[in-house]
Amino acid sequence: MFDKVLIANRGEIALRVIRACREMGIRSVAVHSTADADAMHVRMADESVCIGPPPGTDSYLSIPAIVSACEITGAQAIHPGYGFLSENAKFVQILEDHEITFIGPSAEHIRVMGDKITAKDTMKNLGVPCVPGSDGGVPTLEDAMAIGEEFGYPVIVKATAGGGGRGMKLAKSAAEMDNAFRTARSEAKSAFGNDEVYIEKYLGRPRHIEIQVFGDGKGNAVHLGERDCSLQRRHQKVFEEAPGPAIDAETRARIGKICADAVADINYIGAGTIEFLFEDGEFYFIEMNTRLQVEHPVTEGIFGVDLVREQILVAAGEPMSFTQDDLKINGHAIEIRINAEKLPNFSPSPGRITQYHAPGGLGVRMDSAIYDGYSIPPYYDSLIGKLIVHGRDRPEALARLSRALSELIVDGIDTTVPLFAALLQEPAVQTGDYNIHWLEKWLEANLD
Ligand code: MV4
Repeated sequence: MFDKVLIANRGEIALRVIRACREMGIRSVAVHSTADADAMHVRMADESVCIGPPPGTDSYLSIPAIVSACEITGAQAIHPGYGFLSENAKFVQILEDHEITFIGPSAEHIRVMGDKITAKDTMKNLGVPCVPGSDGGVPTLEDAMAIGEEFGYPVIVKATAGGGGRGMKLAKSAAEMDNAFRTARSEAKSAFGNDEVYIEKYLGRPRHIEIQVFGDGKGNAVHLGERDCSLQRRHQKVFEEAPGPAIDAETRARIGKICADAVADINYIGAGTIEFLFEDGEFYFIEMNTRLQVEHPVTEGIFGVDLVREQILVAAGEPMSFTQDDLKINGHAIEIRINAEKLPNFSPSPGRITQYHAPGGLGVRMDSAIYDGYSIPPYYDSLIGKLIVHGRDRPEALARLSRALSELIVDGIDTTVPLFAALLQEPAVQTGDYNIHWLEKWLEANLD
């Protein structure tokens, strides 16, 4: 096992990783920008290294600065958290060359899944159900029109180098294809430096269901069920839950086995998430994320496992601590994301937190790196905390979420907390009867 791990991240996820390290007897190294000298992850780690000025590109994204911090402190492994360098194949390749262990998948798996066409092709060949559409890239408008005729409108044009909703254009009919195709290509070119696009049949009212998988890199893998993350605004998740209200045990076992077998087949190592659209009882693969996700705590809540601990175990060459048969769902978990943003426009609201009180009690977990008097810097993303609740069933989890929200105090800045009190009053949220468009429609009708 490692005796020292460097965490190449900040905020709540850096704390999350430090906690797992401490429980495993591993010393932790925090890295930070000059804007984060007073950050909680720096205080909680066993040691820390300043790696550069405030902008992420000069600090948390600086590969030379992070590799140097690793060499100076003697850390044997790096946990990337999510975002920043977590899905950067070049970074992982450099670590492999420096004999530093990356706590995550191989550079090759990151590369394959980072390109959405090779990801889809790989998954299709592994027996994972995919959205019908072009097999691979669509080079010309003529090809695009032919795909539109073959699969029927509406179709969606997506950037191969995109993902997470960036670089997508809808064509509702043949008349819209010319514009959708050209716009998608030129946006992809300027955003990613790669104008390759592919085309899929457009699904009108799906849920976003993602399957948590975990591999040991030696051909063994398990699934940890699904999360329903359909409540999103501009491709940012707002509310996530497990198990999914629309998924029954047989459906879970069926898609879960397909996903676990797929990642076992490729000797995948560590945590991964296979994202699907789910409509009329069918799953359609869209993307795979080769990292620990923001919403991993809802899965931890219902399975009672520590996913970061497992990531560290397999990265050190040890076996996972559970098998598929050990994994039994207990109850229901919900996470809400708390952002330093001002409603109704979700505009960033950095500044000083004059008072913070975290909710507690049975079934309540608050993952946050804020504290009384902390100043949220304006340079990074606006997530300041995640409130995760667990109950024996969904109604109990919802009641606990309302109760926990009533205890939470974050003063001095604007946050998205008021949104959740209102959302919890909604029958669709109470019953779980929502899809990927529900939240945006609700916001349009209820805010501003
Ligand atoms: C789609 C789709 C409908 N049909 N693909 C958006 C994020 C990216 N990961 C995939 N996305 C979508 N792909 C087909 N063939 C609708 C979306 C989509 C969406 C997906 C998940 C969660 C929220 C969403 C909001 C708008 C569009």
